[in-house]
Amino acid sequence: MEATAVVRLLADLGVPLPPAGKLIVRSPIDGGQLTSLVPHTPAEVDAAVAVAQSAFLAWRLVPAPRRGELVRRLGATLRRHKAVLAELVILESGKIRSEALGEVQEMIDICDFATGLSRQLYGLTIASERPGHRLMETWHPLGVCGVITAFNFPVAVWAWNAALALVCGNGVVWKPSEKTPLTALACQALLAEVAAELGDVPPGLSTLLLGGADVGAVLADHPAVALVSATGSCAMGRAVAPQVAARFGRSLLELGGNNAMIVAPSVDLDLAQRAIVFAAAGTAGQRCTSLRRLFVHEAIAPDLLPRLRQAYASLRVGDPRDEGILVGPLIDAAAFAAQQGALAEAKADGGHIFGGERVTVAGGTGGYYVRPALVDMPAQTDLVTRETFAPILYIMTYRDFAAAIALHNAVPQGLASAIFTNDLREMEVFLSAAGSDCGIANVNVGPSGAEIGGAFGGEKETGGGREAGSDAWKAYMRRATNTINYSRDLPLAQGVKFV
Ligand code: UN1
Repeated sequence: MEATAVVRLLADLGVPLPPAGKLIVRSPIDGGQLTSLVPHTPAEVDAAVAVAQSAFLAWRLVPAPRRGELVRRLGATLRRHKAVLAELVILESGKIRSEALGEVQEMIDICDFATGLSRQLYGLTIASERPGHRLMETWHPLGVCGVITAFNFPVAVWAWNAALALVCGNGVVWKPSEKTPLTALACQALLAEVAAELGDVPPGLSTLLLGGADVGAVLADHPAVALVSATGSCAMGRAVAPQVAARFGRSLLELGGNNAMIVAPSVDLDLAQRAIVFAAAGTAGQRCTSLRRLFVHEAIAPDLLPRLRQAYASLRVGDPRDEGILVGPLIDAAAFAAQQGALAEAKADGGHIFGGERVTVAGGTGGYYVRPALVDMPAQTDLVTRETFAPILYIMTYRDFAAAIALHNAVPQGLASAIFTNDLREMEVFLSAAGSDCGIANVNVGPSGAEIGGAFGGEKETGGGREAGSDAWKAYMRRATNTINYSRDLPLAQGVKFV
């Protein structure tokens, strides 16, 4: 049934049905095959990069506001196709409809942002120490941007990168997750259509490479790929980053998170409960920003924890297409094995587990559905410091605020974080230099579900990259510092005298 749905959705989006091949595409909803595709070979990466490079040479000369017009039109076509594209996201990634629609909205938002940005790629004018001199900086297009994305946000993360890269004057070569190539084909087709409408977009400005880690590795290694923007696990980043660094390429890494929330005694319990359930169980715990660790003050734990169990017990797990379902499937068998393995380890560490069991879903045989788990942990054990991409929330209590912050930061990852408090001092400490060490630190807002306007990314093993809003565009451009002498003399900087 899903296979037929895919054919219809692709047709609605104007994507020609690609030939069958060795890359099997399954739906996590029931494990059934959606289609099969021909993967690219590592040898084909060269050709894709070469085409994008020659397109870049022309595109960099197109005025940035005109480049913005391409992205504006991409946003417009996404608005028109929002529901259909979201349907494809549901089939391929297993997220619920509201979240799939939200993901496409995130694409639209970044297109709007990038369109405005295309008139605001500002440099600075800097006071020169030399008379009759002007010092300034300018931002120029960078080159080919290789974009490697993950299954959990199969379309939005590409849009964050592509929208900025394109207005910044770059070519884009996209290697999506091998688990979600159909949504990638759809995005590529929508972009190709608006590019054709515009008339002056060089062919091959955006190309798609389907395949696994072998294809991604060749892309990361390619000397003509100026920027590698990679989203995925820390393990993937650990493979990609040294490759890019070895050839002095630029990388933008958005890797694992192990996101925590501190719940302080002055908390508004209703707000905290809702935020926790969405952040920890939403998207079946498969966001890089998902809430994985909860530090609850011991004075309110007796109030909060029963509420959470009650809320978890009523969460509806099932086919993400069904009305009222809040938790869809895990992506595949490997994700389920990792979830089960983590729960077994939690138990061995002395954790008390609520939920976590596999759920049978009508029509979902072959899918891996689990009840989101709450795990009371006696301590932040080694397991808790690792990211398991599943809906497992480790709960620990605290007495001393400073100790809670220390534990909060005592993990290798540094993506998203939150505090729920109405105490001004605690809030400010959490946001201060001595507080959360993450790229995202929120107050009375959960760690997931960031808006497009802010820079998105994190520190430590999360990789340090920033995507989307604020000045993240600077990663997609090269900066030139220019000194202009309009005097009739040649004073040297620092007062140096020479001939
Ligand atoms: C991701 O999981 O890779 O903040 C991205 C969020 C979303 C993006 C998540 N806007 O949760």
